[in-house]
Amino acid sequence: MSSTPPLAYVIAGSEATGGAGIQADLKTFQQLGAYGVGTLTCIVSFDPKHDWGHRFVPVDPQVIADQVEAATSTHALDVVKVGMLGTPATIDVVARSLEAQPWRHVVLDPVLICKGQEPGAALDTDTALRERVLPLATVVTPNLFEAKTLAGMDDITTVDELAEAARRIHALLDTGRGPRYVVAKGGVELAGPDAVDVLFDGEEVTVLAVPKVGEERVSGAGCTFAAAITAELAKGTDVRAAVQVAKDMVTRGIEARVEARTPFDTVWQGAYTG
Ligand code: PXL
Repeated sequence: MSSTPPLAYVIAGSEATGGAGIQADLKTFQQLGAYGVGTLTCIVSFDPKHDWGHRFVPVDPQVIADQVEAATSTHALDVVKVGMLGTPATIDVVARSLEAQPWRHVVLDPVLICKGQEPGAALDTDTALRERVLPLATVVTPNLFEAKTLAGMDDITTVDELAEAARRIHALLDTGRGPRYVVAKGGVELAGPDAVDVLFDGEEVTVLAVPKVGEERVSGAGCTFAAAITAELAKGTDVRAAVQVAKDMVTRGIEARVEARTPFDTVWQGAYTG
């Protein structure tokens, strides 16, 4: 007997320790009951001999295009998460691949800088992401740094400023094609007792707040958050409820975080059981 589970697709990088990247995305999909399909954009290997710096290798653009062709020819995919892309050439091929078919949802985790890259390359990447992929997104999930960069704000220190950043980023999305959503994540970096995220749907601001689980950053939180939204959207959940599931899953995954020798512990997706 065959079955038809919800299908969740991710285009993202490998982070070799298993904490972040496509490894975290696929674990998240599985935990939420979606069948994961993945396309690799780059390979990141932290360097334990050099302060866990990022060693970054992009996947050849043609190989990315081949992977997207294989995935989209095999399955009727209509919900995709886009994670780390890393170079303007990668962004170009991913944008062209996304434009080749309609999507019900494109969830963009706008990963801007990889520490292994030259600042100049990061600026190119920032511009390309903003121009080529952001207009295709239906949901975008910037962290505090990404929200500042995309919104062109010097600093974000309050929930009101986080909401203002979400509004400004919303104005960058292609609003001609239906409702678009921005989830700006305050995380541990926004001062205060709570981990606050702000959802803006073009009309209304919704604030999601839970008490912070410690003050340390945990690796994989952003990846897991956007992947959980993607899995829920694949299952037919609406955006608001999908964001709430993502928040709950990340909170639980941080409470049950996996101890690691890297500077950050990592999220344990398996701790979330709904
Ligand atoms: O957490 C951001 C991220 C996403 N994707 C890959 C990464 C990282 C951070 O290291 O390596 C592949």
